[in-house]
Amino acid sequence: MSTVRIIGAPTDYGANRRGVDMGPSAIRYAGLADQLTSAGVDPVDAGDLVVPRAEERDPDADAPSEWNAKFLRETADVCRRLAEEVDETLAAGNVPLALGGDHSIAIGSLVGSARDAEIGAVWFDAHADLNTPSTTPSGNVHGMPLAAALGLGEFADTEWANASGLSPENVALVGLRSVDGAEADLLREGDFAVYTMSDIDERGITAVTEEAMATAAAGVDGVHVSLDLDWLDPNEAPGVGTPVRGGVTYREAHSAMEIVDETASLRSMELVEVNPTLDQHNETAELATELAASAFGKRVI
Ligand code: HAR
Ligand code: MN
Ligand code: MN
Ligand code: MN
Repeated sequence: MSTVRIIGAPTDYGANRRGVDMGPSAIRYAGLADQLTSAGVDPVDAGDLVVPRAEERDPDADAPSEWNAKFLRETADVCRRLAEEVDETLAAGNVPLALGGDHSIAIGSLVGSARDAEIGAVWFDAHADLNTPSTTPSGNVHGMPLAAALGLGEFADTEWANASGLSPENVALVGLRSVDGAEADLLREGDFAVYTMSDIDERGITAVTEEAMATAAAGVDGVHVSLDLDWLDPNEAPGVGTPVRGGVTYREAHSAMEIVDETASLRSMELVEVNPTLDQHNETAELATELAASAFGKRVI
């Protein structure tokens, strides 16, 4: 039985509104450990990283003056520590499951997962998260983690961000429907496998996810799955900071996570952007636990 090590990263430095810092608590309270047990894995909870409250920090401290990236120092600090936890978890032969927090924590997950390995990544998200400090419309780092981990733009020389074992040929983005101009240019020109909601409409979630996982897994040691809950339609997942209409359904999301399990290449995973202050009866957190269980092998019979 494989051991899944849960690592909470209760940040909201990277988001445009408060509340996602309560994600790890909400996801645990929704029954994550029981769900993982019913999936046939052994959950071990490493607790939460210590994260100072955003109000106590200066969002502009320490960032190079030409960088538009809020709370960069704080984000770097959390990501360094998360990378260490993820690396140690893998070194012990276990599977890391990080709980956000905003999506900026993915920089830490990816750097840690790629420290001693070549990895791929599948990004289940309404957004591409490929902005850099010079292209971001918001200065919010949760719109940048994939660019950061790939070492794009200003991140090329950023020691805590650039995940050397990850390259664009092994990155697939699934479910896109909100993409900024500079991100669209990158997606058109780059080596990524890109699946918008229209591709899912046309080809179906099964074919798209199978291809995304196969592309990410080709020639590498394993795949990091990044699940931003705003990937789902806001009707299914209202408790997220940046909802975008027209997302995947409850059943499509489960189907995709079942394919993640069937591919048998899952190396590390994260659940991000759950915002309990915007949720209804913790249903988005609950959905996150169910989807994690599907990704780790839970089936009806
Ligand atoms: N692309 C926009 C930006 O860079 C919005 C990012 C949205 N937030 C997320 N990321 N939840 O997936 O600000
Ligand atoms: Mn190591
Ligand atoms: Mn995201
Ligand atoms: Mn998103």
